[in-house]
Amino acid sequence: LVDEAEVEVFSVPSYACQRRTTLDNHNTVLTDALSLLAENAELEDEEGRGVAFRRAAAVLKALPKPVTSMTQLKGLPCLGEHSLRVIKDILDNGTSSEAEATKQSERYKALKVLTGIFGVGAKTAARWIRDGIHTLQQLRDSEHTLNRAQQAGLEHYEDVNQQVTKAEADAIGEIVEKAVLSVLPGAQVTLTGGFRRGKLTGHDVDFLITHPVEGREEGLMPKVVSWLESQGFLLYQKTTRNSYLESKEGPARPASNMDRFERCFSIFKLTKDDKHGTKQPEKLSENGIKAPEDTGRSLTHVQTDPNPPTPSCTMAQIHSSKDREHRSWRAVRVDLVVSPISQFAFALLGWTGSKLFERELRRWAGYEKAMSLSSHALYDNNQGRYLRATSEEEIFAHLATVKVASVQKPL
Ligand code: 8DG
Ligand code: MN
Ligand code: MN
Repeated sequence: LVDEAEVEVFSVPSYACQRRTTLDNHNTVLTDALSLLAENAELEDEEGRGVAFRRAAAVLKALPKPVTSMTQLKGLPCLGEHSLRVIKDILDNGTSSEAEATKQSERYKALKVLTGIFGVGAKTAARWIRDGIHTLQQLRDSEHTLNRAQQAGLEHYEDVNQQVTKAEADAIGEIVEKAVLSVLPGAQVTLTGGFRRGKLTGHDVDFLITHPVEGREEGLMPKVVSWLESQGFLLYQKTTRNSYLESKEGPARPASNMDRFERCFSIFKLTKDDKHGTKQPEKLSENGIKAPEDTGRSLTHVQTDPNPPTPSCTMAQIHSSKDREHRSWRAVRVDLVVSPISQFAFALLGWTGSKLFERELRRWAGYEKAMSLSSHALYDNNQGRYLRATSEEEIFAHLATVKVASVQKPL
C-alpha cells in the first residue's frame, strides 16, 4: 500500500466500505477540522456538502501515518477542492481558518445547542434562529410550542448530550433483555450501533430484537414498551409500527435511508445501581416524591424538582449540574428495533453503522455490483431476485460474487 519513496504517497480504495476501519487515527487535526465542517454543513441542512467532508475525513483517517505534505495526497479519492484547501491551510498554518471561524460563529453555536435537543432537527433549529432564539433559555422564555419529543429533549438536555459509556450500555442491555424475555421468551436482543463496532462511548444505545421463529416477533414492541413503562424505566418513548409490508416502492428501495421496521426511539431512566447490576429503579426520588413507575405513562410525570414549574415554563425544567450530581439516575437515549428473523442479518448490518459505512456499502453495491442493499434485503438487479442471508458474512459473500461482466473495482 505504501511505497518507500522520499515522500510517501498514500493510497486508499475509493469506497469507505472497502477500507479497514481503525480506531487509530494519525491525522486527528485534519479530520477534526473536516468533521467540524461536515457537521456544520449537516446543521445547515446541506447534506451533499456534509457527505463530501465526511468522505474526505474518512480517507484521511485511514492513512497509516500523519500527512506532512500535499504531494502525499495525490491520487487519493474523495478529496475535493474544498477539502484540499482546508488540509493545505492546516499544513501551512497549523489550523484551518475556516474551521476556526465556523466554530466561533454565533450561528454554528446556536444550531449546535438547539439541535442538541432530542427531537429538534436542522430545519426546526433554523426556524427558531430566524425568530431570534439562540439559547435554551431563550427557547424556554419564548412562546414556541414544543412537541412531546422536544419537551423531553429539553428536560433531559444535559444527560442526553453526555456520552454514554459501555458500562451504561451494558446495564441498559440487561434491562432491555429482561423486558423482552418477560414478554416473549426465546426472543433475542443484540447490541448494535457504535458499541457493536467497538466504540467505548456513544450518543445513544441501539438494540435489535428478533425471535428465531418467523412471525413471533409481531406486535412485540408495544409489549416491551409497556413492561418498561410499568417498571419506571422510560422517561420518553415513541413507537413506530412496521410499515415494510405496506410499502409500495419495493423492499430494497425505501423512500429514504430510513428503514421500515417496528422501532422505538426512547429516553431511558438509568439508575446508578443499574450500572452495576439489574436492580429495580428506586420507587422514591431523593426528595421523597413518588416516581411514576406505576402510572403506565411517561415523561411529564417524572419531576424530581421540588418546586413545581410555573405555568409559563411547564415545557421543561433543566436540572442544574449540582442537582444532577445528587440524583441517583441519568437519562440515556435508547433505540429499539424489531426485525423478523428472515431480515435479521440485513437489519444487523444496517443498524451497526457507521452511517458513512452504510451509505458507502449501499453505493458500492449499487454501482459496482448492480445490487440494492437495505436493512431489509439484498436484491440482485441482474438476476431479478432477492438473495437470502442469515448472517452478515453471507451478505458480504453475495456482494463479493462477481456477476457483472463489466464490473471494475476502482483503485
Ligand atoms: P453513536 O450512537 O455511538 O454516537 O453512533 P452510532 O451508533 O453509529 O449512530 P446511530 O445514530 O445510533 O445509528 C446507528 C445505526 O443505525 C446507523 O448506522 C444508521 C442505522 N439506522 C438505520 N435506520 C435508522 C434510523 O431510522 N435512524 C437512525 N438514527 N439510525 C438508523 O438503519
Ligand atoms: Mn448509536
Ligand atoms: Mn441510534
